[in-house]
Amino acid sequence: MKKCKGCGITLQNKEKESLGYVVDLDQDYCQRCFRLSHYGDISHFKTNYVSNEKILKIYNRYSSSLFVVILDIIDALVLKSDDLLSFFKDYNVLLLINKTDLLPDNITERKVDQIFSKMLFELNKKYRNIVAAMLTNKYENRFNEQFFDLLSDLKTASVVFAGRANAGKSSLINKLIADKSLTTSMYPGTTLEEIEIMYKGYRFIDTPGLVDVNNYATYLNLEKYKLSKIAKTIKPQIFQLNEPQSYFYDGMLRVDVLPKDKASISFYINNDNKIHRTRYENGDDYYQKHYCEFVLRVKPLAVNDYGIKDSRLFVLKGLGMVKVSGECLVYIHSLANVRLYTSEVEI
Ligand SMILES: Nc1nc2c(ncn2[C@@H]2O[C@H](COP(=O)(O)OP(=O)(O)OP(=O)(O)O)[C@@H](O)[C@H]2O)c(=O)[nH]1
Ligand SMILES: [Mg+2]
Repeated sequence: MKKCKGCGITLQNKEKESLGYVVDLDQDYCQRCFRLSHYGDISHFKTNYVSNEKILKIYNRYSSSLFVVILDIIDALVLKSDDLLSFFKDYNVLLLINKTDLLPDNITERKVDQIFSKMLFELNKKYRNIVAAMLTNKYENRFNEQFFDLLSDLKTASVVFAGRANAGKSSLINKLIADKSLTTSMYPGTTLEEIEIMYKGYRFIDTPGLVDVNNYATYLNLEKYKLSKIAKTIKPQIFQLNEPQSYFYDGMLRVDVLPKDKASISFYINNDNKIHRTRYENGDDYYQKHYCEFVLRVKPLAVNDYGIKDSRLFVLKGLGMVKVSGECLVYIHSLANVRLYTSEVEI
């Protein structure tokens, strides 16, 4: 059976509305991949997450390979509190932190290195199977060279590219093989089956992405997803305050800050969105007026409160980060289904 070169699905020419459809079975790419690659268009297809169960079976078939676990930079900041690495405990893992270009310019390469060296040191105590770690992008020019050197040191010829949906697995393979044969897109769930590619004596295996129940992207509708997706270097929106204020991010997040004296709050989100600010006493009115916007999947936003002495970084996977500094009380109203992480990392 012939498979699509872009997403791995079995090609078929019978059902137009189903996955894998091609007019002519001689074609190499299914219609979904064609539309995604040429028009960035996903409107004809609902998001097709592949179940984690199916993905774990794929991993199992390649158990003697090296597993390159690719992490979105924002997910990486809370990796210690996440369960991602438990999926890979039986395999040799090369941790690859991707999309470092999204971090604001004031966070230097050195700082990023420091953050992850410290984190890796602690992860190594728990997971003995992490054989190496790398950062992408910031070292763009020499990345491929370093990567192949590492494979040669590790004496491995079979490499699985794994991780959460949308982390950049297929893009990374395309970069390594200097080709665009795999379909990539801004939508999670692009790769549908495993795809093997032979390159310079290596067998690279692309895989579908694991669904993350703690990521906003898993719950947002297409419109909100497009609004929230961070694709470029973040320019934080920073507010100083000396009286209670409420901040709203388009129905997806509300933060109330009640400072003791002075405080500041920074939002690290998609730059195309502007945070709406109002006095704290008007916050509930604003919330009620825009209530239907705030209700995602029926549940209203859930509230967590924190007393902050100096500074705290909150991470909302798939949405961004919020940093609060100064002695204050903070109420964070975020999507009830999604875990609100606090990170020890200082940025
Ligand atoms: N800013 C930035 N974006 C990236 C980087 N790598 C990938 N992307 C973007 O991330 C999105 C997802 O990329 P894919 O390669 O399709 O991700 P994937 O992990 O294969 O996704 P699935 O197949 O859905 O699991 C695309 O919009 C890419 O352009 C990166 O290093 N920096
Ligand atoms: Mg992919």
